[in-house]
Amino acid sequence: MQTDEQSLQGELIVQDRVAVIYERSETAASDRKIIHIDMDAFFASVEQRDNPEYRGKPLIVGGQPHSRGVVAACSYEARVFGIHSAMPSSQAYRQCPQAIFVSPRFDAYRDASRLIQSIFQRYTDKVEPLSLDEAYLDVTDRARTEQRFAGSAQRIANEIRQVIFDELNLTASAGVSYNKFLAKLASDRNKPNGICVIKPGEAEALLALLPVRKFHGVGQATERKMNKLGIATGQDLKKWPQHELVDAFGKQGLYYFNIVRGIDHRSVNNNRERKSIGAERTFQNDLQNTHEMLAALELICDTLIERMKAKNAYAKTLTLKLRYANFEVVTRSISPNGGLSDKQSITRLLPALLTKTEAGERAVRLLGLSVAHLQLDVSSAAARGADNASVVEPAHDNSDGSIEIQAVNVFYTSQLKLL
Ligand code: TTP
Ligand code: MG
Ligand code: MG
Repeated sequence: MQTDEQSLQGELIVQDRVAVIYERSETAASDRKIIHIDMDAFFASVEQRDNPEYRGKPLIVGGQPHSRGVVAACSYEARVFGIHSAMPSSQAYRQCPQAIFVSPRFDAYRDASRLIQSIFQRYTDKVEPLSLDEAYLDVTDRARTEQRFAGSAQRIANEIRQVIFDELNLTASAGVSYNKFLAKLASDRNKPNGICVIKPGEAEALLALLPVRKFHGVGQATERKMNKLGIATGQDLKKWPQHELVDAFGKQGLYYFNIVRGIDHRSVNNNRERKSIGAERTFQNDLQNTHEMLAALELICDTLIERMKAKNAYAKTLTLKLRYANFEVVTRSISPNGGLSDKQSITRLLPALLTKTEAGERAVRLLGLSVAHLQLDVSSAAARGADNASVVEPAHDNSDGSIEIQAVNVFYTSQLKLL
């Protein structure tokens, strides 16, 4: 799929569904080699694989046409009719009455996801899953040490795509670059079944032409706010001095300042060291207003406190997680002075955390709370011996102040309900 931005660039070579943006000049950006892999029309592709009669047809996985449900996934044949994830199924039906509507089979998607993740592990142990169908891989070492890859992350990415196809009969797209932000951006540019490489020296020109909504981490609300400030594209964003972006968007302003310059130092976090305690709930019916949400969070907080007590934990960082009706997941974190030890120290922070999201404006299907930067309660740790009193690793790599959509492992830990 060639976009306007790509053709404007005039330097893109598309060959056998492979596009490579050739570098003009190397800037000293980074030596890392990061791949982002994302499966094509994931749920729908699994259905087409397992049911040959669905192949080559507009297929919608999700709610039935006359229900209040939404489209979870749709085949590329359905996208021709303007159908996309999160669209009400009734609308999808109006746009394409001949489409086949099927209910999701989450077990099948989870099985496929596990197999994909195990393929990633053959190439590096630095794998960070973002959801069931995608992950970041840091292949810097592998590219360098294995002769057949000759230093090329693109070769590794193509081999992984081939292995996924051979072993799972599913296609994946890949983005290759020198940081996570650019790799994720790239993986979307030549879908389906494509690869895109963004090299240093190309990133900034590419980003300048993109609408800000395409930047991972700029959601609907931020897009609206940016548009009001006259920021529609990367080029507009780049004109803003760092301090003005921070004034307008808080810590996240620094993230925007960096990404539009192709700078993103976040590491690929394989979560091995992640230690946090959490509780979450998926609601039968989506919550519509913030009063309901705060009430639900109070109850979730009770469970969280019980779990903290069971572990004698004392925490520094509180994270609110919410999943909107369209399955998009966001997290917001806060590390208050004085730590988090009792219910009141947590509940007093909830209204502020919630206002940092689009909750209320958008319906919410899941809420969760977790605490991290844990320390064992010193008195009980002392009773067990000094070794146990060590500080446990942080739960999130928040080096960019991340307000970005963070869907790490959420599909693994919670029950998916579509309707
Ligand atoms: P995506 O990777 O966002 O989409 P996709 O794999 O269907 O299509 P693409 O080729 O554009 O990557 O999401 C992966 C799966 O997650 C998707 O198949 C179904 C599920 N999902 C939902 O259930 N609801 C949603 O709103 C979205 C975006 C995804
Ligand atoms: Mg996908
Ligand atoms: Mg995905």
